[in-house]
Amino acid sequence: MRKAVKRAHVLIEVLCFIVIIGLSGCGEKASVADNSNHTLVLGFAQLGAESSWRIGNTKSITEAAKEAGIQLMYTEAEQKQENQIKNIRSFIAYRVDVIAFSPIVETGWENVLQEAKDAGIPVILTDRTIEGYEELYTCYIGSNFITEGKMAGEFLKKKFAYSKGPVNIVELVGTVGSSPAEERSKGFRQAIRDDPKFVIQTSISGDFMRSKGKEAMSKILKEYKDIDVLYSHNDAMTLGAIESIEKAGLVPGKDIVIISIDGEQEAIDALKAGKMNCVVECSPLLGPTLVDTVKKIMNGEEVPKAIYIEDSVFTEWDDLSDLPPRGY
Ligand code: GYE
Repeated sequence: MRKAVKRAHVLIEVLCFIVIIGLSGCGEKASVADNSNHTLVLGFAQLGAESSWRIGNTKSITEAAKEAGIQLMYTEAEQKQENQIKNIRSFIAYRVDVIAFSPIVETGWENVLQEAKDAGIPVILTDRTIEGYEELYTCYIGSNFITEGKMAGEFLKKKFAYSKGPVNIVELVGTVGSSPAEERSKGFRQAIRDDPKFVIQTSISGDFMRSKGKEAMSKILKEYKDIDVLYSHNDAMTLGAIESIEKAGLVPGKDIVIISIDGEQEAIDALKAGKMNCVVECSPLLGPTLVDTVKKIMNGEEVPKAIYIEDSVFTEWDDLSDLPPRGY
């Protein structure tokens, strides 16, 4: 008897679920303009939690959505593309209004983006870009990573303006195949290529993670003896590398000039303490721009294909005493 009641309950629940899906999932979607009571649902497929930058990014988006009254469906992919794709597919099945995601790497998205397009769900790329397939997403919001790499290179040129060279550089690269890693490498090389005294001795990936940055730097220090400069694609890896540099008995910021990217609080503190020489900013605080763009898209307004966040650069020559807390 009990079993039968339980079965009936399960059946009712399944039917209710089908009804809910049916009501929310079929037919034409109401635009915000026709239905002001409609709560916008944004599916955000974050790639992971590999750095303080990323945690700050997640916080910014979560808070901005809450403030704007947008319902956020949040997923995290533990740095795996297949998880991110699965999470995006769940948003399509749920028929969210807009999907946003930070593509962990530049390639391999065409199928899932086509599925979102077929379902009529606009997609916003946040923070990282993809290669090609521009017709499959609405816009990109984030930094210009080529510019960041160039800013890092420009600092280096100034710092070594009076040195004959060679200037031996080692590079810690972010996640292989990701747009920030590819473009930060490219921009940096563009800035220094005219002067042959700058020599990149080696480039190793630390996957944007502190522990891997530490490991990679300790390997590099065993192999290369005359390192003048460390160029690292993010603060997390740089902070890990500094631990290895100190362990090897060298003084970061003096024996090895250190250039980093992101501008998280711990890096700015290290810059103030003389352990880094230059930190290129990359703001993760994309939340307000993202919700603004979501609203515009839902109101049928045109949005630019690329919305770049402006970044600055902090160096050992700046007075940073009045710099407000970074928020990440
Ligand atoms: O620099 C790094 C993070 O994609 C721009 O990813 C972002 C990078 C950022 O893990 O700290």
